[in-house]
Amino acid sequence: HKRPHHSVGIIGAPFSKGQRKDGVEKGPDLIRNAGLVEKLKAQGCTVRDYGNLKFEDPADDHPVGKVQRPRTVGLANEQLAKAINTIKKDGHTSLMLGGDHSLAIGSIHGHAASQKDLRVVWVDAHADINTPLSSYTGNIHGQPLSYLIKELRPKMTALPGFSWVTPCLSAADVVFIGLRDVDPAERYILKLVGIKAFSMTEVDRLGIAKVMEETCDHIFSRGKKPVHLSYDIDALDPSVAPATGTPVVGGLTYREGIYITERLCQTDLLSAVDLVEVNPKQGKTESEVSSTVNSAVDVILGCFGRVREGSFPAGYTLPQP
Ligand code: 4U7
Ligand code: MN
Ligand code: MN
Ligand code: MN
Repeated sequence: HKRPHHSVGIIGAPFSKGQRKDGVEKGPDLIRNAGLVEKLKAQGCTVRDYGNLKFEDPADDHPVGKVQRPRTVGLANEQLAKAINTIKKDGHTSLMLGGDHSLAIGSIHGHAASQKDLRVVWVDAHADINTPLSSYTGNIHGQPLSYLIKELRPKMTALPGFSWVTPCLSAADVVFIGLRDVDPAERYILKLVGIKAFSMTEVDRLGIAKVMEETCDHIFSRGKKPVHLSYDIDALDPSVAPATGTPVVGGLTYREGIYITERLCQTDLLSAVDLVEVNPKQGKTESEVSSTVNSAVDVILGCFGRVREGSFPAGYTLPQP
């Protein structure tokens, strides 16, 4: 098993205004401080860390209908989209460390600007596809896909801060894995536009290996295209990732969560990765925070070539007696 070379461009997005809980903006530095860059290098990756984005707070960002902080979220994502586009132009696989999941708008938009015709694998307990009108929480981290999917355009309303966004995905380009907390409106949308979804029920029925074979069949059925993996840490069961803002029981095991990344890495088409929603302030103890961060790091390492069977660098030889 020869290991392919990965060149990773990391961008930190310490942003929390897509939801209401403090602490998720600490995600990028926590994940870095767990030794991410060193571990990526130790497994043979080339790494360039582009640092953290600095976000501004537009004045008087009052709600529009129920939608909270549209100008702030829109502007942050516009900045992020530019950064991701730069990382892609520099020839790296982008790794976006969140921050809340509203950041997928900018990450996917920026990725799509450099690679036409993307596929998206969305690993999450939630579907994150409420429209600004269907959302009952008003939190944009529960809405990102509605801004990005062409078929939902007729259901969308113009929001301040989002005039730069044009939908860049077709419903057929997206696959969900891990769903177990889907709002009625979201379930209706999934049916309406026809999005492939492997809820936890399908993970139970098929097993994660079959889910990943079907995921790959689906995303590559219309040609081999670059893949964007948007990984919400709350897809994992709270027993392995408790420190997150919207935990849901009955999630992916650590092993299922890692298997997803190993299988996608094997395709050699992973072109961008988001790791979002790690929130240390939601951990009840220090060990809840560190287990969540460690799970996040292992998810990332799996995306960039770590295999549990072990591996050795090209040219490796045993010490001679
Ligand atoms: B996350 C929710 F209503 N659906 O829209 C909403 F249940 O990025 C939750 O997946 C969204 O963590 C969760 O606010 C967003 C709610
Ligand atoms: Mn979620
Ligand atoms: Mn999410
Ligand atoms: Mn969440």
